[in-house]
Amino acid sequence: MLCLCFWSGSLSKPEKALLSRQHRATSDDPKKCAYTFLVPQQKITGPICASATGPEPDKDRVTRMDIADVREVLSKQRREIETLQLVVDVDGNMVNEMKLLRKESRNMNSRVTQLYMQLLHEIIRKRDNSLELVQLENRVLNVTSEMLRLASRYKELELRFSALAAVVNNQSVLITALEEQCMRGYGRRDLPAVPPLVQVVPENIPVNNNRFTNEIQRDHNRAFPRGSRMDTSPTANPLGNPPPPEGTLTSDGPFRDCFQVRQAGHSTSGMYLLKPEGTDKLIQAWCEHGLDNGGWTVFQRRKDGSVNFFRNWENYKKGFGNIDSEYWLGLENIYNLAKQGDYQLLVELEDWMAKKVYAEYSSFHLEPESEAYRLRLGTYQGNAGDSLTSHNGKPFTTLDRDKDAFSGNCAHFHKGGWWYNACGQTNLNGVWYSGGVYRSKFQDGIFWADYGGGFYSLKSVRMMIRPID
Ligand SMILES: [Ca+2]
Repeated sequence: MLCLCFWSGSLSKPEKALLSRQHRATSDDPKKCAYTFLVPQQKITGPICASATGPEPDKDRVTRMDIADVREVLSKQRREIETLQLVVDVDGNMVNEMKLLRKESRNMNSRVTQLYMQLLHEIIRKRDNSLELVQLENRVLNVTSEMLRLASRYKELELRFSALAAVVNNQSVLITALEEQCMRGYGRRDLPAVPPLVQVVPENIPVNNNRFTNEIQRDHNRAFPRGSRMDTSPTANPLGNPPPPEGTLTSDGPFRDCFQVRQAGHSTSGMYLLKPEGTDKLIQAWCEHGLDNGGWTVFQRRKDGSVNFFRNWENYKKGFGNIDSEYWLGLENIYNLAKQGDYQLLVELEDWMAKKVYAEYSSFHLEPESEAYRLRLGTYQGNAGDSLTSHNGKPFTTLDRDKDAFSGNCAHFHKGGWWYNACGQTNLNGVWYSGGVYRSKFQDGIFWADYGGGFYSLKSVRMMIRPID
């Protein structure tokens, strides 16, 4: 016999239920076995099956093995459930992630769309800008070509103007000749003859923007200007104007001429007091020290038409005008100055393009009044052309004293006083016309035939003398 004891404390619930039947008999003594199994002594060849009811095993009874199996299956299923739970959790996370990604993707898409729109906008803007640039470039090109066209047109017009100016000059000469012919044709020989006009028409007549304005100086058409100043010598400041900045009358002197002024150390051009040898009269004159080492005594000056040069004999003898602008020093003064020694003459001419040219004569003096201040000149040199030699040896003529070789009075036609021949290649005491080429029946402008022709009035003129070196 084999006795097996179990303590109910160590048993599980079903085991307790199985063993509860024998429990009552043995519950008196807690120290003894709770259950006593009586197992027949036999040879054990297989598994031992415990039964509370008897030796016959009940097929429907739940064995411990089954329970273990069930437990195992349960735990397995639990693990599977846990695994599945995990998978489900992971899937849920993934779904969330997917949702987030989708949202992000949507955001990205909208951002990309926005950027694309911006890019498109930029491209369009740049295209517009480049178009604008191209348009501007085209406009610049157009303007440049227009400018070039206008420049060439201007040159062309200038050339045409030069040609027309020459034609005007020649036409005037021709008209005068025809008029003379007409007069002769009608047998009206009693009418006063007109002096021949200067035929010289240089190839390049200087031109200026203010052409043909013919702005004649005031009072020039009056033969004998009135006024108390008419019989006075040229003055420094007759109109009460402030004295010129560089023209200063020094306390030194008087000097015999401007050359002596220069030798005395004065190098500023301006007004100086002179007293030619053998005379008692003091005279004011402009000394030019800025030209060819200086020492030049200026006796005639034209520059702005401010002084009327259409005057009588007495005026031309004594002088008139303003020393600091336009003036005539006076034939008597010029005579007295030039008889002091051997003098040379310099004629300075300026056209309306501000170009200056010169005519220099190796000697210069006048004969006395009894000889009508006859002009005596040496040989010419310079770049203005020689338009004065034809006046050499001629007496001076004014409107009231005709000494010229012409049948009429040259002063009447040329509106000045000069050593006229019949009548002249130059008329530096004529009418001051603004702009150069002028229109007039007679050649009465300030012309120098070899420089500009008879119908080109010069802008400024100076005549000056200096002892020969
Ligand atoms: Ca005459």
